[in-house]
Formats: sequence, C-alpha cells, structure tokens
Amino acid sequence: MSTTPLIERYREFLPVSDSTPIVSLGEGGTPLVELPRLSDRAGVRMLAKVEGANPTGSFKDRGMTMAVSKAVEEGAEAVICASTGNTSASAAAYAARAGLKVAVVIPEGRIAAGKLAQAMVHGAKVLALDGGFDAALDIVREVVESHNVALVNSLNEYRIDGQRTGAYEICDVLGDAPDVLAIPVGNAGNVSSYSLGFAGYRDAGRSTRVPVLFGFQAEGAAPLVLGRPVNDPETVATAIRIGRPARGEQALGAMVDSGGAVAAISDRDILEAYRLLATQEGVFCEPASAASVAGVLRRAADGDIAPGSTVVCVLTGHGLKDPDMAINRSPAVQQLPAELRAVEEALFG
Ligand code: AN7
Repeated sequence: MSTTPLIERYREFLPVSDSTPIVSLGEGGTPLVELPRLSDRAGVRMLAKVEGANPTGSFKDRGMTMAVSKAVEEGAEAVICASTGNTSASAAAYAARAGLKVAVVIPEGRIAAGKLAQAMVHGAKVLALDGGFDAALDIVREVVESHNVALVNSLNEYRIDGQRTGAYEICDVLGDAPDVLAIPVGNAGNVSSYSLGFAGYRDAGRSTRVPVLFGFQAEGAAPLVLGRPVNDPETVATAIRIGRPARGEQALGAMVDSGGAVAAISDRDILEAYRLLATQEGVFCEPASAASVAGVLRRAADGDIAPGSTVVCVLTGHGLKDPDMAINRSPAVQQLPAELRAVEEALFG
C-alpha cells in the first residue's frame, strides 16, 4: 500500500485538474502529538503538529508538491528559489522527483548542515551569496523575470495553496479548529496559509470556527513586531533569519483579525523551548520551530491564552536539520577507555 499524495487527499480544495501531473513524495499526514509536560507548565492543552515528519523534514513539502506539480503542468524546465535552507531542500527533492533542473540561492555559511546536504545530494545547483536571505530573494525574483524558470519561494501562490492543508489536517484530527494556533514566522508564508486554510475549511462546513493566530519571530529578526524592515537580521534560528518578509502585511492582518498578534522571542527562550521539547517530550525540532512553543509558554504566563485552551504549535522542521546546534547545546559526550570498570564508574559513580 502506498501513501496517497497530499494533493489527492484535499483535491477539492486545491487548484489542480485531471491533467495536472502530480509530483509527490508522500507528504502530509504528519502527527499531531500531545505535549503533556509542557501543557502542565502552561496550563493549556498543547499539541505539536510535527512537520518534521514530512519527506524532506519540513512543512515546505506541502507547498512544494503543489508548486512543482504546477511547474511541470505549465511546462517549466527548471525551478529556482532563495532559501534559508528548508525551501532549498524541498525544492531540490521535488525537482529531482519531477526530472526538472533546480538551482537554490542561499546565504553563505548560515544554512544548517542537514539542509545544505539535502540540496547537494538531490543534485541542485547551489549558489551561496555573501549576503542574507533578503538579498538572495531580491536577485532570484529578478532572474525569473527574464528567464523561463519557475520561482518556488512562497511568493508562488501554489506554495501557499499546498500549505493550507496543514490547517485541514489539524481540523480533521481534532474534529474542529483548535482555540489557538502558534507558529514561527519568517517570510510569513506559512501563517498566511494556515489562516486561509482554517477560513476555507470553516466556509466549506468542514469545521465550525477559526483559531486565534499567534505568530512568533526571533527577537533579532522581528520586522513585523518592529513595524519596519531589519537590515541585518540575526538569530540562532537561521530558518527565520529574515528581515523583509515577503508576505508580512497579509500575515499581520490575518493574525490581528483572528484576535491574535505577532511577538518577538529571544534566542535564549527559543533554545530553552527547544531543549524542553527534546528532553521532556521526546520531540526533536529545529530551533526556529521551537519559537512557537516558547511563544505559547510566554503568552500563557502573561494571561493571553485562557487556561484549558487547546493550542496547536506548528513544529515546522525536524531537529536533524541542524545537527551542529543539537550537539553544541547538549551535555558533552564522555570519552572513556573500552573497559567495563570505566563504563560502570561513569554510569553508577
Ligand atoms: C523551520 O527555507 O524561509 O514564515 O527559505 O524553515 O513561511 O517563511 C524557511 C522558513 C519556519 C518560516 N520554520 O516560515 C526558507 C524559509 C522553519 C522554516 C519558517 C521557515 P515562513
């Protein structure tokens, strides 16, 4: 038995036709996991939507199955993106699957090792620029204006369409929308998708309501919180090291209209949530993803979330994406001689 492509599962909600060639790697259908210890701590019912369980380890695959399927349908020969890492990994995999050429443009030295490995192994042309993500996106946007290459950043509407399915799945599992959705924000594509997804599902009669949307940026990369672009964004959460979000205004409007807001989270709090998820819940996500949990812990403590509310945190990417972070943030490995006595001593003192 093979996994039904995400596009097939939600075909009625997606802009595909019988002649769209579906490019799938078995994306979607990711676990919605209770977080009992963090729930106790926050006084709300917290669940994690574990998007690291997607084929390339991030939520980007929901959008990429759509974007690459449509690129093939429309006759593109190549796809391109700028990326902090996960979009490039996903684009590289789906392009390989489709037999398309792919180029990815990344900020040099600032993409996590796992993501770089993915782009390389799938055969992408990898261009590292001596600038940040924002500069890379500017250049890629210009490239696609004069060449027959499909842009698969979240400026591509099909990406947004595909990522709406995350909201559908949450409603299907819970029986309705949660009270609150908490989500990390970079380019603000994903929060836009969730907003549209929840509204569309309610309008179709598949759920009865929409959640309050709380978005979280890293303190050093928080243009939506500050209300102005950040020229030199800086954060340990490299995935969301973005100073000029492409969909910022749309997303800010959606969060505010839902009764929610966007807030900034310090790197310290992001890394503490990252550690708590891993050590107390057995859930390993990348640092950017942990911003959602850090944000909920903060908002619950501030009284912004009613006690007992059902809160879904979108854990956007897998922890293995960034092995250096995991190793650097964990207690050192103990080096021992290969002797029973030494091992017993280390274990039992
Ligand atoms: C793990 O890969 O922008 O607000 O180029 O990788 O939709 O941008 C990644 C973004 C959150 C933010 N969590 O989502 C890219 C890129 C993780 C991410 C975000 C990203 P958006």
